Amino acid sequence: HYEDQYLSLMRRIWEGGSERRDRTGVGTRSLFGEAMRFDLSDGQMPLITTKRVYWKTATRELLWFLTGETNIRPLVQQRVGIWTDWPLAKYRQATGEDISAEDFSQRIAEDADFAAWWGDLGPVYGKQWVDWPTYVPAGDGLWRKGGGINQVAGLVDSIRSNPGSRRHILEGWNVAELDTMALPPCHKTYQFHVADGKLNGLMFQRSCDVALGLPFNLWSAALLQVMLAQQTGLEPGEFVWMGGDVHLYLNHDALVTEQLSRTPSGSPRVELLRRPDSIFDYAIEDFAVHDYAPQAHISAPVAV
Ligand code: DHF
Ligand code: TMP
Repeated sequence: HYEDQYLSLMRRIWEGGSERRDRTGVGTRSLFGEAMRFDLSDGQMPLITTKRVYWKTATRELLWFLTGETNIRPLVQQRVGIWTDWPLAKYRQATGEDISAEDFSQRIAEDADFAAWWGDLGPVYGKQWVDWPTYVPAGDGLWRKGGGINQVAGLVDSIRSNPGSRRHILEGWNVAELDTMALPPCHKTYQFHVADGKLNGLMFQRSCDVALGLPFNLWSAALLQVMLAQQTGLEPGEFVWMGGDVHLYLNHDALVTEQLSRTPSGSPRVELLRRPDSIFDYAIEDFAVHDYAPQAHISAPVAV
């Protein structure tokens, strides 16, 4: 089963990973340099079955990236809370106010000015993907802002017009702007490859929370590949995932024990219900998942 790769990675980290202190103070066990491969033909997806994964939440996040948005407000308004903890921590630290996550989310959703001030994550994925900033010389050694670069639009063009290229890259790691991002990108580099009428994809993740982040990241990267294939008239081929620091947080022990006791089952498939005019025109209603009968969700705390 395709998911055996995920469970075996989880087991190898838990049993043999190096224990390391990390930025969050929680502590992890970690392996460095890992890979997994998944066949995406016929709608197959690397969707984890040994716990319920909220693939619609992950899809809403991906669609939010494609709008270029970096404020959590549109996510919060769709009841997607996966990015709320970081602005919330910043707000609490700046104001000393002991606001609950619920009250904070409500203010973000209802108060546009509050959201503009407190809800922005800085120039994260969305900004770099569709509006990578450029600068042009303005004389006297000064620079002014040039037009942004839409990497995603460029990617669709390059796959269509120059399929043999080895430069089909989508990059989130804008070195000049890392220090103004809430988190530097984790899934930082994507590469695509056309062969035999198929679109293959590779995603490199520099830092990977195997219990919480990875199930979302696998789904989203594979879905982006499926969408790009649809837009460029190709069949989805293979999806390759590569990880740098691949870790389990020490406080995820109950999740790990429970999940490793379970056996994967079934092969969920994704269906695109429509072919939108461009990669930027997909909506949540355009995706259906068939044959997904996951085992119970397992919750675990996220390290902020
Ligand atoms: N920090 C850490 N430490 N791990 C992450 O995975 C992570 N991911 C980020 C931002 N920072 C991060 C963005 N993606 C969840 C899933 C993905 C995600 C952030 C959070 C999460 O908490 N998932 C839970 C709840 C899902 C939900 O509320 O809908 C899960 O059980 O999957
Ligand atoms: P770091 O920036 O110190 O590496 O912390 C980022 C943490 O978030 C790390 O545990 C990896 C995790 N993460 C994912 O696994 N996937 C994601 O998509 C994001 C945004 C973060």
